[in-house]
Order: sequence, then C-alpha cells, then structure tokens
Amino acid sequence: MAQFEEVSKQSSQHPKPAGLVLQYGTAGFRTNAKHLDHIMFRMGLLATLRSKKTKATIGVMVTASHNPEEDNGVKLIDPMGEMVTPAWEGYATQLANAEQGDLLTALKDIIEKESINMSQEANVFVGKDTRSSSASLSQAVLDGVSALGGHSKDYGLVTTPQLHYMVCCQNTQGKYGEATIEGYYRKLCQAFIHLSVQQASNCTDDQKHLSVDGANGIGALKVREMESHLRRELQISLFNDGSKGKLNHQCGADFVKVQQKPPTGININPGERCCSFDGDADRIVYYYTDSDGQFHLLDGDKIATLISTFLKELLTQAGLDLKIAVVQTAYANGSSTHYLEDTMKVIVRCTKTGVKHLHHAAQEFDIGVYFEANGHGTVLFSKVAEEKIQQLAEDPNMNDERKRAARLLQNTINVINQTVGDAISDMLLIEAILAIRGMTVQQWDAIYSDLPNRQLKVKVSDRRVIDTTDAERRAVSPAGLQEAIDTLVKKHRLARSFVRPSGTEDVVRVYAEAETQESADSLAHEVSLAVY
Ligand code: 16G
Ligand code: ZN
Repeated sequence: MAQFEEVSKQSSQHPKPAGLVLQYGTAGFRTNAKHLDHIMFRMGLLATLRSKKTKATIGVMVTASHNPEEDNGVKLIDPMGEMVTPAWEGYATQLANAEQGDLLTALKDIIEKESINMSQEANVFVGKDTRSSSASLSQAVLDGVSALGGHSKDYGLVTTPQLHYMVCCQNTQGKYGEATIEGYYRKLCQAFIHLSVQQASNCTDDQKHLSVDGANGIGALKVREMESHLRRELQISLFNDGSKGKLNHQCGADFVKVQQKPPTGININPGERCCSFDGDADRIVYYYTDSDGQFHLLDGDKIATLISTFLKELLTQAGLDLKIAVVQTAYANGSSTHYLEDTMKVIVRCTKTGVKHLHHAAQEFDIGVYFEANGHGTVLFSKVAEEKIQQLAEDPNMNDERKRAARLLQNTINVINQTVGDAISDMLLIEAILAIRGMTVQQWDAIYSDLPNRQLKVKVSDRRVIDTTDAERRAVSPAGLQEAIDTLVKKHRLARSFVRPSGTEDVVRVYAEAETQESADSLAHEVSLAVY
C-alpha cells in the first residue's frame, strides 16, 4: 500500500539507533533528547492509529516535565483528555523498540490486533514545551502523522494540561469549551473572576498578590499571556520566566518539594504567598517563609485539603447530597489523611503513584479530589453532580443561600481543568478559595501540621525484585523485607515507612515519616539499609 511506502520512506529520515530500548513508563517516554527522534516519529504514527481506532482526536505532547533541559519526552493523550489507555502504552513500547527494518511489521501487527480501519480519517493535536530540542522533536511527531495520512494541528508552545484540554474540547464538540488557547483563558479566567467577586469584603490588595516561580518554562509564558484576562483580580509577580535562567534549574515545583526550600531567582518576603510550577505546568506547590526565616511548604496534600474542605462546605450550604472523596498516594502525609478522615469526615482513597491511577479512582465518586503530594492533581465532577448543581443554580424557587452555594460550585467547576492536573487552573482555584474565605497562607497552613518526613533513593542492582501491594504501602517481595520494615517502624513514634521501585528512574524510593525530623531521618536511613 502507498501509505506504508510513505512510512518506509519517511522513517529513514528518523532512524532508530540499533539496540536502543526504551519503555513507555508512568510519564511516557523520557530520556536524553538526543535519543528521541525516532520515538517521536513513531509516536506520530501510533497517535494516528489511535485516532483511527477511536474515531476521535488524539494528543501528543512533547515534554520532559521537571527533568533537566537536556532531556525530553513524549506522552499520548486519549479522546477525553486522559492518559492513553494501558494496552496502547504496550504498543507504544513495541513500536518504539522495533529495529528499523521491522518497523512496518510492528505497525501492521498493531493494525491487525486492533482491527483498525485504515481508511478512517485521523486527527492529531501536537504541543511542545520550551526545551531547545522540542521544536525538531515535535516536527518528527508531525512527520509521523503525515506519513500515515493523518491530519495534524500544531498548537506549538503549550502547557501539558492545555493540550489535554484542547483534545477534550475538540472531542466533545465544544461542550467542554473552545479548543483554542484564548478559549481556555476565557473560560478559566471568567470563572475565576465570578468567584473572586464573592470574596470576603475585607480582602486587601495584599491578599490579591501572588509570586509565581515559572521554573523558566512554558508555564511562565502562559501566565504572561493570561494576565490581561485576570483584570487585576489577581496580581502576579512572575519570577524565573525563562529570560535568564535555565529550565527547572534550582527552581520549579519539583526542586521546591524535594529540597524543601525556596527556588533561586525569587524575591520572597516574610509571610508572602508564593507558588512554583514545574517545567510543563501540570504541578504546583505553594510556600512562604515566616518572620524567623523558616520555610513552610504547602504541597499537594495541603492543596487537596483546602479544596475538599471548601467543596464540602458548599455542598452543605447548597443542601446537595453528593459523595465527595479525596484520592491520595502512599506519599500523602499521615497528618493530612487523619485530618481528612477524622475531622473532615471525607472518604479517602489511596492508589499507586502516577496520575492515571488517581484519576481513575476519583472517577468513582460524585466529586473526586485527587492530588499527589508532589502537587499534581485536579478535581473531577460526575455528570450527575454537574447536573444537580446546575439545576439548583437555575431553580427560580430556591432560597438565596442555597442558590449562592450552587453558583459558587458552578464557577468552581468552570475554573477547574478536569482533564488532568493543571498548575494554572489549580492556582486560580486556590487563589479564589483563599479570597472567598478571607484566608491567609498561614491560616491555610495551620489547618493541620505535617508530620516530619524524609525521602531517599537507593541504587540497587535490580529494582524489579521489589514488588508491592496495598497501593505500594507494603512490600511482598523480596521475602522478609516488609517484616524488617515493620520492626524498624515500631522503634519510632507516629511512624510509617514504605519502599517502592521508581517508575521513572533506576532506583528504589524510600519514604519515612515520624514524630520528629530526627526520627524520620533515621527511620528512612534504616529502611534504606534493609533494602540492600
Ligand atoms: C511521573 C508521574 C507522577 C509521579 C512520578 C513518580 C504522571 C503524569 N507523572 O512523573 O505523577 O509522581 O512519575 O515517579 O503520571 P517515580 O515513579 O520515579 O517515583
Ligand atoms: Zn509535569
């Protein structure tokens, strides 16, 4: 077939280095950018097949998120804006690793297994982050799409969540919003402004001010683009905007969370609210320093608590009986889980690490708030929940308090990007909640106190010998490891610890928390010795 001849011809422009093996992991393919050209071309091919199969638009995002500038990566986005389904992650790995001469066989194998109708049209949306390698790598994706006769739309520089949003808008015929960057800003910012006018009357200009660390990446560019839509309801000082510093270098959400200190390149005055995005703006963490210069981090757990408390109060005020849950991972600080379960009385679920697991679990509730401690998360509303909220907001016979709460819920839905965690959308939601409640960052921080904790990585000869269960909270192999961890944990007060093989690096991760920092540190150290 002519189609396959074109694939053959074009793939010779994007040859695979013989013997190179890469795997589609938790966050897609991710490695040094110089190894990725053939992967990108092949992901263009695969996205085209996925589009034919689903009869819908598929997204391909070129980014390596919080990794160093030299790296790059690629992720596929399914029709509703969610991560590509697991079976196709497997195909991605097969296609990526087929040697140059076997590419067509590997391609035809997928077509056959999935009974793909090759005469079906295909549409692929492509986006990229600000890495210097992203331009040529996203061109390789576009080449792959055109080699199989698919149509593509190149969104150029966008955040990862913006591309997820575009794909969802396109496949819902605009019901979720308009599939343009302008449309995205308009929807989110309008909802934010509607929420902000509800703010406590004592909200000062100081409270409308926020310092943002853009990690020298795409998020910074997009915050600049968005600013005019905010009509000074939020006044942003942008740092690490990419004009001087290097992407993710000593800045960004991952740096701040792991190092537990402010990024370089930001002016931070005591008590002032700051936040950091990661390199593709799908993660956010907040922080401030107090008058003693001590640093306070408000991570994904604090964000989930703030949002779920706000939503639960609105549900009560609106008199709506909707089931709300918070989804966390094993990394969630024990204090947050206790607070949510015991004080807030909300359902808490724990899943394996990786956004797709949390997203999936959150879909089981009327309202599912999911956040990883590292700041990646969003809120999902079921169709039923959205309908009930809308009915109430529009009910002419309803009393004012219930209606006001329903309208706040409606605008909250609109400010949220439900397709995936989104630093910009999360930031607007958090800012709106703080304004409405007239709450300072210190008051937010004081909702509960984090247990001191420590994370370590351990290099082992083969991390796959560690197998876990119970959402990665217990090790089932190697034999004896869990018993050893249990014994060590018993030596510390309020302690908890687990180990898991990383899905993105060749290491085993160790997490420990305990009543004091010394105790958490020594427990993490002891457990890491038990892993050897
Ligand atoms: C990926 C995941 C992130 C997770 C991290 C864990 C997505 C989009 N990203 O970056 O959610 O926290 O992996 O990495 O799912 P690890 O397995 O190396 O600890
Ligand atoms: Zn990211």
